[in-house]
Amino acid sequence: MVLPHALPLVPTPVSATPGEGRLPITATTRVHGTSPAVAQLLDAVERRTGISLATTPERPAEIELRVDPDAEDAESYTLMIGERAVVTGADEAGLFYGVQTLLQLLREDESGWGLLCADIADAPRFARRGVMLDVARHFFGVDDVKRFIDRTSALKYNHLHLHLSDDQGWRVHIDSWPLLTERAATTSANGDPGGFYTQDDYREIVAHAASRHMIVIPEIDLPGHTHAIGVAYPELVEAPVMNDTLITESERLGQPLPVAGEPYLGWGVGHSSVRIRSERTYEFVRDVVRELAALTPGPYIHVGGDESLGTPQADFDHFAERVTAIVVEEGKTPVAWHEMGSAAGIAEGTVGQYWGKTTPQGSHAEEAAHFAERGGALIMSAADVTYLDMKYTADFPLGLTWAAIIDVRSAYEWEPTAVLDVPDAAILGVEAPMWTETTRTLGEVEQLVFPRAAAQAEIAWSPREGAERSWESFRVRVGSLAPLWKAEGVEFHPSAEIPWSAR
Ligand code: TNX
Repeated sequence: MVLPHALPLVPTPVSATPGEGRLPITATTRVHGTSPAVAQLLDAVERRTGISLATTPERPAEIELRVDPDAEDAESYTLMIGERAVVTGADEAGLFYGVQTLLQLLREDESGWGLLCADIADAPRFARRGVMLDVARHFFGVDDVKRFIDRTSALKYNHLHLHLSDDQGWRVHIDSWPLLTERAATTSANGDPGGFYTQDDYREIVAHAASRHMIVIPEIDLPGHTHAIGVAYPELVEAPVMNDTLITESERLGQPLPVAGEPYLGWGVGHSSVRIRSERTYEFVRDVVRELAALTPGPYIHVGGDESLGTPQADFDHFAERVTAIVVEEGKTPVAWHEMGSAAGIAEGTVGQYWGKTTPQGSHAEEAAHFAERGGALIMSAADVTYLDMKYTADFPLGLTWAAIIDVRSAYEWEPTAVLDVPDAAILGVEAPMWTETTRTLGEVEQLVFPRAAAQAEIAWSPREGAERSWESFRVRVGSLAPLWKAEGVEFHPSAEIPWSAR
């Protein structure tokens, strides 16, 4: 049931009571507070309305932002809008999320700009709310990544997973192995231009993410998806192994097959592997993990593990055990795609990322469950609902279809604790991956990401039950984000499933 006065909020809060009327926002509205969220609010209001609000050291002010040191739940906040607006975060992250909610309540009508009156108390369901951007198939520079961070953190995402290496390119400079970026970063899929982050670039991304309360998780995909490593250091990888799908798909798409030592311009998978039985491989892995760990304030390093079709199972399991151990030795928690759960001895506490379907196939569920058995936990990225690179409709110009065609409704209607047979406590949360085989620009990325990332944000943040937790309510609320997204220049897909509002 859609409440008649449902507030235009995504993700929907734990509790939200609409009030009467609006708090006008004009050039005389003053903001009181000492947090970095004050400047973020001022900037966002100015971008949206052209109004530059003033700050004031005095109270009461029309808008007050504060952190309550006695509040307990991490990332939670309350927001009261009546004669004044008061946002109270349990911590700086909670305050930031309260400001994002306030910005969704900032609307224009005949009388001008104002905040819809409301009384809100809110906290996340899952501590882990992630998006992934594949910067390997196509490279996206620092400014693009910052924009991606701004737009996803506004939906209360708090983890950004960067897929930094794949067959098509290596995207972050590693001092101890300099040829990776010198030789294996210049191209992308389809022969498009490549690029890479210097370590200073990477630090800039991490700092920007932190200012939006997002943790960056770097991924180096191993032992497969490693053709590019061999372009820089041929001694580290095996010769390409062809598989039938690779051959037929490459033919269908008119893409070249991989050739050892030359940049790979197609997007077929499963043909590359590092040398599992060579100690040089582990020297390489340790150096890369050490340098990434030094760039990473967050707890995680992702070591890949997906689609290593050319790696014999025993070798794959051996590698999985060694690589997860190296990450632990370098002081971080390993994360891996669920296939690594095939290895009995993955490091204790390794986090698995499940990318099978909502109805698990083959050994996927068993592999995923093994992370929980080893004291780790799971991130749910069920491919037939969370994959942002799948087409919305069969004729959508961008994206792939292998997992499913995912319209906004099917992206919304799933439950992350109902996929695997593991205790609910083993589910850390949700991550929505954006693979970039078919997208060359951030605008193209955004067409696939928005509005479906809003669906996954609600799955990850909002309580499972609640008056507004239905497709009928969600479609109206996500439609109400159109004016915000337009003002910010977000190139969202105006899906016909959604009643987009004009203001
Ligand atoms: C599968 S999901 C992959 C990626 C592709 C993606 C395209 C996963 C762990 N591996 O290599 O980019 O499909 O949808």
